[in-house]
Order: sequence, then C-alpha cells, then structure tokens
Amino acid sequence: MNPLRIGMVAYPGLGGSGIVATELADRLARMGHRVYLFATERPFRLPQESPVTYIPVDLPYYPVFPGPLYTLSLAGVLEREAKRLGLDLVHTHYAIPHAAAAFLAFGEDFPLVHTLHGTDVSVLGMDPAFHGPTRRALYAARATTAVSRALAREAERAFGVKPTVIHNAVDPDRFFPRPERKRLYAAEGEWLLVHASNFRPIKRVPDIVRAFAKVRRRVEARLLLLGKGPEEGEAKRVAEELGVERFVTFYPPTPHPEEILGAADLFLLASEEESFGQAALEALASGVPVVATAVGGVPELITPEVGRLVELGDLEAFAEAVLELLESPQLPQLRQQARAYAAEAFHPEKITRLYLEVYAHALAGGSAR
Ligand code: GMT
Repeated sequence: MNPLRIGMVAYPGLGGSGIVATELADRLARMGHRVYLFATERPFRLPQESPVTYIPVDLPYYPVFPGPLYTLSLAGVLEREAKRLGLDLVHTHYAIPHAAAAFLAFGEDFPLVHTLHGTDVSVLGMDPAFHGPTRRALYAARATTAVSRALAREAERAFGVKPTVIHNAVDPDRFFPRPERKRLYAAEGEWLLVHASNFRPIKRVPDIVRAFAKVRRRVEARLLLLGKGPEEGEAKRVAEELGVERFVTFYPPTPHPEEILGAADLFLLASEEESFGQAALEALASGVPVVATAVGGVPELITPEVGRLVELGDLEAFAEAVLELLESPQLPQLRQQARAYAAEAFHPEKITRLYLEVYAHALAGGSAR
C-alpha cells in the first residue's frame, strides 16, 4: 500500500481508547504513513520522538454557550485540516462524539473509519441524548471496527452496523517481565497483586479490595491499585473497614505502567462491564496471569492457559481463583504462557495490518453496514 495521509481522532487522557489510538498512530507513522493525531491535548502515551504530528483541537469559549462545543470544534478542525493536509482518510476512536463530529465535517463522501471501544456503545451510545446522531454517523461511515466480538454484537444490535473485529495490541518490547523490580513495591515474602484502571464505578475497585482481604487471610500479599478516579475514596474506606489498609498501595497514574505490571505476580480485574481490558492484556505481555470477571470481551482475552475467569460479583470465587493460582506449581508455566500468547496473538504488527486492510476497504468505497 502507498503511504497514506491519515487523520486519527482520540481522547488524550488515561483511557484505553486513547492508548489504542495513540499507539496505532505511532506504529503507522513509523511504517512510513503520514499520521496526524487530533486531540484536545497531546496524548500522554505519545512519545516525544514520535513521527506522528499532533493537531490540537481548540475549544473556543463564548459566553453565549452553556459550555465548550467540542463536537463542533472537532468538526471544524477536521474539515479545515483535511483539506490543508490532503488527508486520505480519518479514523476516529470512541464513537461519542467523534463519529458525529466527523460526519458533520465530511458527510458520506469521505473515507471515515470509526473504532468502537466500549461504553460508547453500551452506555453513552444507548443514551437517548446521543443515540440518533451516533447511529446515523456510524451507519454512513465506510467502515467500523470493534475491539471484541462481544462489542461487535452489541454494536450491531444498537446501531445496525457490522463492525470488523480487531482486538487491541500490546507491545512486547515494552511490556515484559521485570521480576527484579518487585522489591520496590512489595516486602520480602509478599505476593504482589496489581490492578490498574480509571477507578470508575464499573471497574468495581472496592470489590477488588474485598476479594484481596479474603486472600490476605491465607497468604502474605500486597495489593497495588494503579490509577485514579471516582471510586478511590470508597476503595480506601473498604480497605480500612476490612483492616487491610496497610497492605494496599494506591499508586498514581504513570506514563510507565510497564515498570509496575512487569513486577506483579497476578493482575486483577473485577469489572462489571469490559469490552476488552487493555490493562489485562498489558499484564499478560508482562508475564502476569490474570484473574478477571467473565464479562463482555474479557473471555476472548483470558483463556485457562493464562488466567482464571469468575462470575461478576462472586468475591469468594474471585479470592479462591487468586489463591489457586498463587499456590499452584503451574504458576511459572502460566507466566510463560501469558507472555508468549500476548506477544503472538496481539502483536502490534499483526493488529496494524488488520487496520490497514480496513483502510483499504474504506478507500475502495466500502460501507459499515
Ligand atoms: O468505553 C469505555 O469505558 C472507555 C474506554 C477507554 O477509553 O478506556 O474503555 C474501553 O476501551 C478500552 C480500549 O479498547 C478497552 O480495553 C476497555 O475494555 C473498554 N472499557 C469498557 O468496555 C468499560
């Protein structure tokens, strides 16, 4: 394929959709494509030396409006810059409001690709305030993709589109085992259990603390909660109530989660909704088996060779699964399997090729339906 001029639209913050978009943009640019990343801030995961060009989306303030008009500002900058830069296609990540903004900017006569990530379909996508314009925009696009088969099914029901399933990628040269770092986070003889997220209610961080308290009754362990968000206070309160606060470390978001993940013994994910689970994939690549709730697309990622799945809300089963793995003589083998599986099945080169196939389909006049 000849080098393309690609406009990528993403949220720049700590969310998984922004990480996926930024890493894809970086990889495509390193392959020789010209990639322009549109966001309200420079994405925190975009390396300084990246060949990707960051295009700021300004949010002009006018007192007549009740708030900044992000959708309209994005549409304006996309329309203007696409002409100036001669973009071949625009690829948005997270449909709300990115799909509608791109539709406003280009209508149907431009190659638009939209990647659905999760709550843009299940929560915000179902909100009557956003559903109509989002459905219209997705339906008119040349292609949509979804990060799991579970999410693709949900999107088909919600919006009538047929997304191509492309799982997320992980870079095995960045996420790899770092057992020598474990002593930085856990005392001698303690197992190190890690969770990383934006601590939103759907992540059920307090449930992780409750399950951890059960684990602590049987083995020496430390829980490291990496991230920040609305449930941090509740997670601290539960840790105090259960008397395990001394063994729970709250660690602020870092641009280098690989340094912590690589040191862990297990990764824990107790979400009530999860279309994929990017942090769990990063843990696997770091050689860290995962215990997770069997929701959304998580079963597409966590197989018995690399972790355990439990029913949502069954904290007894969650703690038992953690203990079973910690006490299993198979744990070193699971670690190796996790690493090999993530590095092979979710390698960025493989995933980037799949996106390029979707681009080719969009450029050839394809349809999202
Ligand atoms: O959909 C969201 O809740 C936000 C989004 C994000 O930006 O973090 O998360 C989703 O996209 C990630 C990247 O594809 C997935 O790894 C997460 O599983 C997914 N979150 C949910 O489905 C709750």
